[in-house]
Amino acid sequence: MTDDVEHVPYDGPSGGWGSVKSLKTILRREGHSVSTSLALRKQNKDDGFMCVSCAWAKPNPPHLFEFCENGAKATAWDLTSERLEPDFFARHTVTELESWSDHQLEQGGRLTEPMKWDAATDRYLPLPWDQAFAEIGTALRGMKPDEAIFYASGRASNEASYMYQLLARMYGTNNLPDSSNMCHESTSVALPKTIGVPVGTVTLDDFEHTDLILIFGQNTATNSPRMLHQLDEASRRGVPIITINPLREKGLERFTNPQNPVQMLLSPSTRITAQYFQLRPGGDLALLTGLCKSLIEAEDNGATVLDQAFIAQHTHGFEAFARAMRGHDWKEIERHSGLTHAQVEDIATLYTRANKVMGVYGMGLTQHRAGVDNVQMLAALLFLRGNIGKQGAGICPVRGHSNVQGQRAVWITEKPELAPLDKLGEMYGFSPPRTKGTDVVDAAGKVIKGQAKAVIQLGGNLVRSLPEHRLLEPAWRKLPLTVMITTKLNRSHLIHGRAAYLLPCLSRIEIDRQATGPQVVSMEDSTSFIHPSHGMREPASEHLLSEPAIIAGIAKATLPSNPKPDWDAWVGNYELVREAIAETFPKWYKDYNQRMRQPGGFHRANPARERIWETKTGKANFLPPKSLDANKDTPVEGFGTFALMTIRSNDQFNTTIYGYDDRFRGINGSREVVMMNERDMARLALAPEQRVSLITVADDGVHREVGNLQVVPFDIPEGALAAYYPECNPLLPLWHHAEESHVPAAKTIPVKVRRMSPAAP
Ligand SMILES: Nc1nc2c(c(=O)[nH]1)N[C@H]1C(S)=C(S)[C@@H](COP(=O)(O)OP(=O)(O)OC[C@H]3O[C@@H](n4cnc5c(=O)[nH]c(N)nc54)[C@H](O)[C@@H]3O)O[C@H]1N2
Ligand SMILES: Nc1nc2c(c(=O)[nH]1)N[C@H]1C(S)=C(S)[C@@H](COP(=O)(O)OP(=O)(O)OC[C@H]3O[C@@H](n4cnc5c(=O)[nH]c(N)nc54)[C@H](O)[C@@H]3O)O[C@H]1N2
Ligand SMILES: [Mo]
Repeated sequence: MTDDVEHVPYDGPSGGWGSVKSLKTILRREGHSVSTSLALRKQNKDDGFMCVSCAWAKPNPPHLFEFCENGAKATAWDLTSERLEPDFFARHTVTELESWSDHQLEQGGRLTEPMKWDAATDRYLPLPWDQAFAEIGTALRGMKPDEAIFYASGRASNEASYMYQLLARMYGTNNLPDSSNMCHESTSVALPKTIGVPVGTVTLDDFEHTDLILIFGQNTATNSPRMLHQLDEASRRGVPIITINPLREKGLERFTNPQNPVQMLLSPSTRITAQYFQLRPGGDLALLTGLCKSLIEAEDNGATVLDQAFIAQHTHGFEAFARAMRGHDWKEIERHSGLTHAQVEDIATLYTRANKVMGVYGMGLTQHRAGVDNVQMLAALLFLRGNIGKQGAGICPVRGHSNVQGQRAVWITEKPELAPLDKLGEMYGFSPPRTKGTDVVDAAGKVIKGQAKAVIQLGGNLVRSLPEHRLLEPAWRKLPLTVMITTKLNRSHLIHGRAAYLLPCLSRIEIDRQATGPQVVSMEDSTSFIHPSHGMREPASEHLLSEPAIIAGIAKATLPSNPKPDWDAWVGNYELVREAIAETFPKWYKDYNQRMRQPGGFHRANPARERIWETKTGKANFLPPKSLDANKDTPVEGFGTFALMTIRSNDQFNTTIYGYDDRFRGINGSREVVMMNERDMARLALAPEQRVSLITVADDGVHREVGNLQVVPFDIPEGALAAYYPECNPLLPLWHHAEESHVPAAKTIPVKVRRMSPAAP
């Protein structure tokens, strides 16, 4: 794909007519009309299905249409009338399909039958389910358990996820990496140390009481658009919304509710962001330090800005933290944040004027070398004024995949200390593995080094979503076994292991009929509410199995016979899986089946909300950063090195590319672009649309380059660049990850820019 880009800066609101138009295009293309509209009415409703797009909270009662442009696109994408049937694979070799774009592959439609790659013809050929399970079981039994990797992509239900982690552990491994390892793992590492829970403390109700919302590195209008409802309502109440983001995200500036015809016809759109601070990529650590310093020094000078009662009663480590903050000088803070002292003071003033403040954040904080420190510092800023465990205040990590939080909660984790292993062992009569498993970075390393023999994916597209493509792809092809539980075709299926299986599953929008009738599954949103999800549509093919049925099929063919668990009974009735989850951990899941049916679902206990701190000190902990430089060992200053942020467009869901228009950024027709400040363009004598190559600056002997990117002038700080994920993942070294959480540092890749000759294709 080397189509020319068209850049017309967007000046409309987010939502509004543009969103309706974009959605219509997708619905038309996917061949839907009435039936999808009917399905959309049931999206995120108690008697309907939970959206397959993001994990944002579902209000109770829901809005009349509780979906957004991107949620509707995701629904249409799943319910497409297109099919990739065996005759499609008979017409195309796998090598030929490798030349197709990510968009073309998924656009082909839903997979309909289990398939296995045939080496002689280089084609995927259909095979019966039982044969697929038997062969996979035989292969897995021939390996050491730690040679297999069981990845999960954050979309599967709690029921499927619980079964999946049990399969891996009964097989003998904690190799259970999941998408949060590339996403909010920095949150899951930082928050237990600071507040004693791995999840956020905010619920929707808090938006109605808050005085100030700070948004760090989260592109709401594109990635969790339903949150615009809460921001819109808060904004109308006069609540300032402060955005901290290197890129000027137009989608965060104004919002017109596309579901409110009166607003669309008559009223001007609501202004969402009161103030926008364009810091350097990774500058948050220095900014947060500056804010804490400003408050602490104001208090030192006699002002009363700190919540001394909260600090004394609820926190630990304040004195050492305050000393560390006083010790940083403003020059250093300005240099690392890219903001002036005066700008930092402006934010500090807004912060101290408000009594109930929410800190909302996304990948802009987590995907850095110092991703864990970033989250710890946001928590510290909130502690200074008692903004946790108070109505209208709290910390709000905005999760990505629709059930990524639930999946981790039901123990898809490589960290044995986070799973109730004794209880699982006792319930199912086995001795669970105790050694740490691989996270995604470790798993990729194992594949690259030839130490992994099998990758099983419950959703996802690791060949595209992981860093280090150039080393990963050839190594992936040498894997003895790849097993892909999936709805659609993607690159991780074409770059495949020596024995490769595609196991197509139902989408959760589809009716899942089992022995006891249609089944309901459940998921947890970003605010820890657990909701039921009912399938609404006939399955895309009669041959599809549900995710629980596929997991049970693999388990029965792989594990030694054991009357417990009764996999068949579970597949026949998912209520029994929920009973097993409740028995495993009653503190969170007691009366699961009853409680998930109450309107609005149920809230999983969150002691930090009640100011009960389940940390080692029994208090909320102040933890200062080790350095103000979020990427201290990969300097991006000087010598023509830029800090590249890899981000999402408005027309994709992770590696699923719906189309080539990034409406709010006004970039249309191509994803092969790099956004750049005009002064940097002048310095490098680059005209708009000039094609350039980006080359990673790393002293490790590996050449990493992505070429053919068209330069787009953009409102972005000098020295910073932005380009799309996953196209730019070949630039990301595997070792360039958050120190403690191993989240790939996708938001600051040090790169050089090289002009390509005009003749380049
Ligand atoms: N439509 C749609 N929805 C999605 C997804 C999707 O791909 N498409 N993906 C889902 C998933 S899995 C996830 S994790 C979420 C991701 O949602 P987000 O967290 O919004 O993720 P990104 O788009 O990667 O980046 C977010 C923002 O961080 C900013 N940023 C980059 N570097 C920095 C920095 O150093 N500091 C600050 N303050 N900001 C920075 C970028 O400019 C960008 O606006 O969305 C989920 N929802
Ligand atoms: N450079 C860079 N890299 C990144 C990021 C970044 O911002 N920059 N973001 C990271 C983040 S936050 C994340 S979460 C990861 C995501 O990484 P992954 O989890 O690997 O990727 P996805 O694109 O979410 O997975 C898409 C595939 O899931 C399958 N699928 C869709 N629906 C279903 C279903 O219902 N069931 C099953 N079984 N399969 C289904 C389809 O085959 C689809 O192609 O990427 C990470 N990588
Ligand atoms: Mo994510």
